[in-house]
Amino acid sequence: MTEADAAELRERGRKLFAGNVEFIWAAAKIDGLPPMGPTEIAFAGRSNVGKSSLLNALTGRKALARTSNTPGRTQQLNFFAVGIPGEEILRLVDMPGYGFASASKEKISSWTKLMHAYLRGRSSLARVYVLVDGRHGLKPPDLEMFDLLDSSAMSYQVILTKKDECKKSDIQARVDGVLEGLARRPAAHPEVIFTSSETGEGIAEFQEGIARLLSERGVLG
Ligand SMILES: Nc1nc2c(ncn2[C@@H]2O[C@H](COP(=O)(O)OP(=O)(O)OP(=O)(O)O)[C@@H](O)[C@H]2O)c(=O)[nH]1
Ligand SMILES: [Mg+2]
Repeated sequence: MTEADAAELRERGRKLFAGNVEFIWAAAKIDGLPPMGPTEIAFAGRSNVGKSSLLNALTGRKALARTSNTPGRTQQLNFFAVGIPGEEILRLVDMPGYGFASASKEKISSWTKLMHAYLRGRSSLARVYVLVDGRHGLKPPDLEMFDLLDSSAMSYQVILTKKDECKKSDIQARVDGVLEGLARRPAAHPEVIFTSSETGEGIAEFQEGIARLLSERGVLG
């Protein structure tokens, strides 16, 4: 890809999220999912990794998705339309976190079932962004998620979060560690983006990546 192509994609990514974005649907159970429609991308990751915050940063909204210091904030699949609902070209799906030890067993089991059913059975889902805390790197529950996505042949990409809280000297090692963890994983997109929802670092790059994904699917130009 030439520099001009990359710049154009970045501009398209920016424009995509500069327009209307709104909450359209919450699903607590698998039979409560919205009818399939436009392309979807989903945000998965350990509890408290910053999924809801990243969704807000990506769309330039402060409180579109609810965030919290307390793990377990997001308890449903929350769907957001990018564009005018009914004519939207993309949906963002904020998921509950995994690896959250202090919730009740029943709750964890019902969220897990819901997420697995959604991730396995949704043909409009183009990619899952698996968020990983930039301060900590990959943890066992992340590898379980990769296994699930590989076995479902569901395209996924890792987004590192909280770059502002990561020591400068750790940044490269964190990226390398993730790339190593993704090697030989068939459904993984072999590129990592390091973001901060706090400072906005990496957000334009993430928007560009989404624009590229959509244009590859013939959705955006
Ligand atoms: N410093 C910093 N803090 C962040 C960043 N992203 C998220 N946080 C904080 O991390 C905490 C969790 O953020 P959320 O966005 O609610 O995390 P989540 O992954 O949606 O959490 P669950 O819904 O509980 O799974 C909040 O206190 C955020 O303010 C970031 O880039 N930098
Ligand atoms: Mg959340």
